[in-house]
Amino acid sequence: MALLPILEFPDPRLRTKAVPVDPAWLAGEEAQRLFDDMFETMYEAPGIGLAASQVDVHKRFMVIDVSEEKDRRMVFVNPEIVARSGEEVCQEGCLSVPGIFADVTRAAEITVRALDRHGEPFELAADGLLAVCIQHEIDHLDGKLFVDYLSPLKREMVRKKLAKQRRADAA
Ligand code: GNR
Ligand code: NI
Repeated sequence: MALLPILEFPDPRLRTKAVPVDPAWLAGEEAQRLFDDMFETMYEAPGIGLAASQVDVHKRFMVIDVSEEKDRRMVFVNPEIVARSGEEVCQEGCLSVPGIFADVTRAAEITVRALDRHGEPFELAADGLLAVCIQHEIDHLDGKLFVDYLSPLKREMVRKKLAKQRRADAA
């Protein structure tokens, strides 16, 4: 297994719209290794979700584990939200926007349809943190980041803060 580098805002590659996965690809070693490496990278970060876009793979899938014990791995391939209701504000963070947290309003309850890591279709009703995380990861697959929900001024402040932090890290 391997830790993968995570792209960081404002890297333009994070704006790539990911393409649907060919289910036949899931039968191969490359896909299965990538899922394992993404879980390892996510757990190490640590984070509760990781979209392929964040590791510069522009295919429509993500890994999620919102459990306390870090023992409930979920893979969503070609995810589609087929129903949404309600509104909820959650303070979000992102491994691609390190150290920044901001409130985002999203649907409170969703139903998502996807394939699992072996290509089996499933449908899942989610609320709470899992619903937030699924919506956050699907945004990544569409080239969207949680800072896009902030005002342009706040987003510019985020960009400057990250640039300053990188200069301090390099010094
Ligand atoms: O680890 C993460 N935590 C988190 C907290 C609130 C809302 C969304 C998230 S997802 C984030 C990991 C990440 O960046 N996934 O893309
Ligand atoms: Ni993120």
